[in-house]
Formats: sequence, C-alpha cells, structure tokens
Amino acid sequence: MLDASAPLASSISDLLRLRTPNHTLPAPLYTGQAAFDADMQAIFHGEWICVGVSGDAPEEGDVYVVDVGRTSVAIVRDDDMGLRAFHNVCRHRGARLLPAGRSTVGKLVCPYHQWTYELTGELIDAPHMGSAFDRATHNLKPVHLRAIEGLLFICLADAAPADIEEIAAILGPRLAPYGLADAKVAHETELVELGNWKLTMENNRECYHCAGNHPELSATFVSADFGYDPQALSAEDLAAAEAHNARFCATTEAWEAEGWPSRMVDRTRGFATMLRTQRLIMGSGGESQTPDGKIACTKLMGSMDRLDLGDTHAWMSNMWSHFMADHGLLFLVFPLSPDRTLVRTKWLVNRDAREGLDYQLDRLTAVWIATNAQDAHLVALAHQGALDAGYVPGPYSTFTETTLDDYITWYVERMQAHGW
Ligand code: 3BY
Ligand code: FES
Ligand code: FE
Repeated sequence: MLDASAPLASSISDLLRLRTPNHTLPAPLYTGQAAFDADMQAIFHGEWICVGVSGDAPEEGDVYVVDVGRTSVAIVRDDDMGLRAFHNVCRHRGARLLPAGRSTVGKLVCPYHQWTYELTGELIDAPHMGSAFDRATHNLKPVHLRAIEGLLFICLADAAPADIEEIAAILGPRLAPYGLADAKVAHETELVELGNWKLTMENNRECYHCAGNHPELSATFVSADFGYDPQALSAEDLAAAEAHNARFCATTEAWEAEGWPSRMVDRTRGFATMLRTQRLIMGSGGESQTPDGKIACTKLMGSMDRLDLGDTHAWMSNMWSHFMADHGLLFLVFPLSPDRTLVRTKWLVNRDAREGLDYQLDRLTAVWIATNAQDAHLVALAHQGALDAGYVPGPYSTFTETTLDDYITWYVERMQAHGW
C-alpha cells in the first residue's frame, strides 16, 4: 500500500508493485515520461494491439499506415488479396517508405533512392548496389498481423502471444454475422485527448459517468453491468433497475437459445491478450446507437437480417467496439505522449451502402461524435487531477467500476510480465 509515511516509491516497478488494489494508479504512472516509455515498450510493442479493419486496405495495392509511438507499420493488401504488415522503414538507409494513412501503390517505392519492394515486402530493385549485393536479405521487416473477422491486430514483439488464437475462437463466431471483413469505413475521426492513455481506457470501461455526461448516448446505451448500489437507489429506481436486469438476462438467454452468442466472456485478469465481450440490449428504439434508436443505415451489415439482436461489444487492451445490425463502431487508442492520446473512431457499414441513399452521415455519426467529445473532456479533467499535488489514488466503485480494476490489474500484470 502507498501511504504518506512510506518512503517515496520512485521506480516504475515499485509503483506497480505498491499499487493499492481497487484504486487508481499512483500519479507518476499516468503522468511520467518514464512510465510512458515503459508502457510503449511493454504494452504497445509487447502485446497484440488492434490497429484497424480490413476495409482500411480493401483492394490490391492498398496500403494503410498506422503509427504506434515512433514505430510506423504499413498494412498492405497484396496481389492475392492477402493482408501483410511491415515496418514502414526502408532497408537501405531507413527512410520512411509510405505516408501515414491510406494510399494505393503498384510497388512500394522508397522516395529517397527508389529502392523498390513488391507488395510481399520482397526487395526487387536496388540500383547501384553492385553485383555482390544480396537483395534477399534486405526485404521489408514483417510485423505479426492477425485478422479476426476483419479486425486487424498487430504485435510488434519478436514472439507474439499465442493466445490471439483463443481470442479468434471467441470473437470469430460473435462477429461473423456482421461481415466486418467486407465492411466499409464510412467515416473516421481522430481526436487527441489531453490525458494519459490509461485514463482514456479507464473512462471507457465504466458507465458510471454516462448519466451525468452523455445525454445522446444514454438514449440507447444501457449499461451491461448489473452494478449499482441498491442503497443508493430509491425504491422506484431500484425496481426499475431490477426490471432492466431481468429483461437483460431473459433477452440474453433467448438470444443464446437461438444460437446468437450473447453471454459475457471475460478474459482480462491473468491473460496476455485481454478480451471482454458481450451482446447488450439497447434502449429507445433498441436497434442502433442513433439519436432515436432506429437504424441509420438501411443496408444491414453482413448477413444481419433482423434489428432485435442488440449491440455486440468487444473490449480489448487498446480498443472498444460496438456492432449493431446497421453499423459498427471501432475505437482505437494510440498513446502520443504521457498527456496526449489519439482516439481514432471508425464508423463501419455494409460495403454496398451508399452515403446519402442508404445512410446519412450526420445521423450515423451523431451520437458518438458528441460522446467522444464529452469523454475527451472527462479524460482531460482526470489527467489534470493526476498532475495535481493534491492527487491520491482514489477508490473504484465495487458496484459500477469493477471492470476498471480488472483492466488496471491486467495492465499491472502485463507490465510485470515484461520485467517491470
Ligand atoms: O464502450 C462501452 O461499452 C461504453 C460506452 C460508454 C461507456 N462505455 C462503458
Ligand atoms: Fe530508401 Fe535509400 S533510404 S532507398
Ligand atoms: Fe463516456
């Protein structure tokens, strides 16, 4: 336990070891450069992270470049429609090969001295290097890539955790009906939150803050957690909460009985690659996270042909995601510095859906553009607190914030597994 009389714990491993269970982290783990560097090395270069969707590089020659800290990764759709990931670094003198974001190429040509690589990463032309030069040992360096039903995961470690296959076994059947491998990115936003990435993740793992901050989202998002303190509710509100839980449980079991995986699977604590997933019921019209709860896109996702299957969520180390009959939402978190975090949000629709005809972009995006802005504000407030001399690690609610303790415990365990 950290207490005022204890000697000042300074190293990251001390701070991790001395974390008070069920409390936020000691401030330096949110605010310090050393902790940020350790996080980038251990979590973002040591674990599987989610970086995009198949629709980020849908056709042959499409490239999608994602930066993870100072490491840039090019995801390339090859001529056989396979996806590959490479370090976005030329094997000559290391120049950045491709710009950030999406582009389309015939070959991968370095802008510096025009070394040229196949979409497979093979170096095929390196002028003026002499006949003794061995091209075969200068191919682009591959990065581990695993696509699970159109969600793209990379691992920058030499040896990637093998349990991504367990994730695929759980998520695969849940996501298959949404046809994500063929989905289109209808819209994307990038928001830089002025806070540490772990505060962004913590903020996502609870909906304790929703009632007070998210009027647009609260119309349709009804928390999955059955967590409320019965003593904090009036008799009327308690009855409503119990009725909600009963309806939630009954709906879950009905979906399961029809063969739709819906119950929560939680593999957070004790796992290298963390995943929690669950199908949730929705409020209002109950169809989609839109201002009125009705679908925003009339061409449904994948093989979905009904509107009463709720919202399938997957929560992972650097992402959260919601999949509904008409659209999907993918939120990806990339730390930029101790106090700046990029949240990239992708709105996914059926690849054949046409903007203006099958969906209106403003209706599709309204709820989460508002919600993201509200969350960014909350994360900034939390970070300001962590920087303040008055900050002490605070308690998570054992009713509404158990998933935060799970997440932060996962984080501490993974840091320790990587030697911190
Ligand atoms: O990502 C989720 O599941 C939700 C949405 C709002 C807050 N968070 C718990
Ligand atoms: Fe790429 Fe020289 S650095 S060709
Ligand atoms: Fe929120």
